[in-house]
Amino acid sequence: MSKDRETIAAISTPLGEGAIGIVRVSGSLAFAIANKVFRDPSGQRQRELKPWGVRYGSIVDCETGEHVDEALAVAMPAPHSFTREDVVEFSCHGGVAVLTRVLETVIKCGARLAEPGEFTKRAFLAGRIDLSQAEAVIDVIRAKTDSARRLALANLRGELSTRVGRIRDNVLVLLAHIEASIDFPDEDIGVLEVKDMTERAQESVSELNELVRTGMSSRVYRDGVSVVLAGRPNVGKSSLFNALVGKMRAIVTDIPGTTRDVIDDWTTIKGVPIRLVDTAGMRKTRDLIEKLGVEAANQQAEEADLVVAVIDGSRPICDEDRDMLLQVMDKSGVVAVNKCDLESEVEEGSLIPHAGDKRILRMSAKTGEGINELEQALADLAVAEITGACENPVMANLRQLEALENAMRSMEESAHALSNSVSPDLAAIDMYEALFWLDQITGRSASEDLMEKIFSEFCIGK
Ligand SMILES: Nc1nc2c(ncn2[C@@H]2O[C@H](COP(=O)(O)OP(=O)(O)OP(=O)(O)O)[C@@H](O)[C@H]2O)c(=O)[nH]1
Ligand SMILES: [Mg+2]
Repeated sequence: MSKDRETIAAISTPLGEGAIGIVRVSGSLAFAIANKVFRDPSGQRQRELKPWGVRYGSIVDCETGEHVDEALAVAMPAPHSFTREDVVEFSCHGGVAVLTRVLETVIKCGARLAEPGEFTKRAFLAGRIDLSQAEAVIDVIRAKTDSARRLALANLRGELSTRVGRIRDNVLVLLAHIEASIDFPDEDIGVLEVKDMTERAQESVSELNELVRTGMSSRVYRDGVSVVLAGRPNVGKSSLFNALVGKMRAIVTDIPGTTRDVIDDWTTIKGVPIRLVDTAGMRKTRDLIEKLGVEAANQQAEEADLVVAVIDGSRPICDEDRDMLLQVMDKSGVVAVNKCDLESEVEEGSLIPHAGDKRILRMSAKTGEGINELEQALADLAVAEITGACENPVMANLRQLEALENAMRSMEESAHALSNSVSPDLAAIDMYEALFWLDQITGRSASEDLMEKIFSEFCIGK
């Protein structure tokens, strides 16, 4: 039997302690397996699980007859299930040993262990969802912010596919006209003028461009806003990091160069979800490990959405401070003058030329003074980052963005070929190329390798 027709099973809830854990079985043997392992409360074999009904009973080991757990069973007959196959879900007690044993029992009766994402892959193969919708399943699960959840859900319902589909239809119409003009060059069959074809191709380029632009800014919704703490060693970055995440997450000592690695944590500042990143102090060093840490710090400072440029207010400004401020000059963020509980050695006036557009805030990680103002400033900047992202956002992951960009380039080439009156069949080649890339998004032209890669990103049981 082909792999895709075998009956699969997995624990579909996170492994750990919980009130309930679910074992899911999908495939043609699902009901027969349920019949073997599920007993009603009196210990009798159930004659047949009622479709869509919830039955209370117990799971028994089909070989030894041992009682494994109490469970509720739900039967979902094909094609009205997630995978469009027969599906049975057993809701058991949510413990590691219990769920593992229930899964083993189901496997003994003829199912095999599902691969990561295999249930979703089957929904895709059965035509229930396309590839971009399958990818949206992971995004819904991983959504950390409410806006990310909303956008991922829109894609699960086909938002990206619909927008891509509209562009695809336009390209197809254009191709039909081009092919007709090639096949019947002398006949008047209502083929579009080359000028109109060029215009239409350019319209597709603009639409693709818009999709790439909004897709790129949607990263903020999916990944949240990242804020990096940057500054020379010992200025109090890790102390501020701990104050902002509300726990002793990073090691703090008075030895410069304490933090060597990138440390990040999710936190909610004034209701805004933020990924906060602590980094190694930026300085020139011969120590190999510290050097790697500084390189990582530079990279984080470059990639983050916002930066907190930390200065030690109890020491005069030095070249390392100035270098760091210059490095983050174009980034949005604040300058945090820390250690304001100590005597100040930093004049605000001397900082202004190095701060760019950033507000200068005084604070103390030690006493907590000024931390509230720092939080408010970060929350305001983060909200501006999110709301300024785009008006009509659609979520796109890196793979989808790359395909959209390739499709856009191909359409540009074809518009160029048409406008320069190069032979229309060359323009057609570029359009077929654009179609190929658009179909990569929905999965019409996705290869087996690509699908393997996408579905392997999933957790087992989804
Ligand atoms: N007085 C005072 N001391 C502080 C304050 N913030 C941090 N410190 C002290 O400054 C020293 C360095 O703090 P860290 O938070 O480790 O500094 P860092 O910038 O992370 O240092 P590296 O990891 O080496 O780059 C520690 O001894 C802290 O206790 C503050 O607001 N006031
Ligand atoms: Mg540190």
